[in-house]
Amino acid sequence: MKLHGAIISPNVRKVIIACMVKGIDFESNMIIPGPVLKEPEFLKINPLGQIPALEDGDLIIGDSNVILQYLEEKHPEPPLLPSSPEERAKCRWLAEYAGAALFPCCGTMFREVLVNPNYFKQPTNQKTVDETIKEKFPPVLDYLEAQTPDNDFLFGADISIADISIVSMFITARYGGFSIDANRWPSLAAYVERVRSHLHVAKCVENEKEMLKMIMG
Ligand SMILES: N[C@@H](CCC(=O)N[C@@H](CS)C(=O)NCC(=O)O)C(=O)O
Repeated sequence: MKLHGAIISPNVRKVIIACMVKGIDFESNMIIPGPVLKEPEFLKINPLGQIPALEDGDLIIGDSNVILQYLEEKHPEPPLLPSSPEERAKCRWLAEYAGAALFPCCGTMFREVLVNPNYFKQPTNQKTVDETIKEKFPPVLDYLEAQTPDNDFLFGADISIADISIVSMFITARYGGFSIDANRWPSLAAYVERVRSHLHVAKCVENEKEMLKMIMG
């Protein structure tokens, strides 16, 4: 199985953590987002020109949530979805929400504060950063604050695709200097720290240090 994408990308990280939890071996094709994703060779793998993409034998698919679903069906143990249909639906919804609402905020912080000035040698757009922190993040964090439990993970003692999807976005935001204000969003801030300290999440973050250094230059 080959996973295309940079380890430090939030949507790629979701797949890596899921593979680690399930003990799935994979080969990594470390592609950094940029013009290379729009070249014909990569568009043959994912015509959307995005990472992650997964190749498993003749199967080639994109989209982190689709990939996670495939891994769950192909390698059901340990499960990354809860057991009841209602909870499974909610779990998929929260993973979708993380991609649709949280990813744009977290990705902006990462790109503007870390990647642009350090890697691409372009100035940070401070207006975009301020707007993201003051206007874009708060309603998303309010919603997540109301979803997060006081203990364990979203669906009990075991980590799920929703937990992985949410924490992966916040790991990326932290690289961009963003941390959750624990006075305003106490439950969410504590929950994210709990998920970050999960064995495989912590290991994944540890494995990113080299690449982070490379980006910092
Ligand atoms: N819905 C997709 C989003 C994938 C995505 O936006 N990936 C980013 C990197 S984290 C990317 O490839 N960006 C480059 C681009 O969109 O041109 C998923 O969950 O995999």
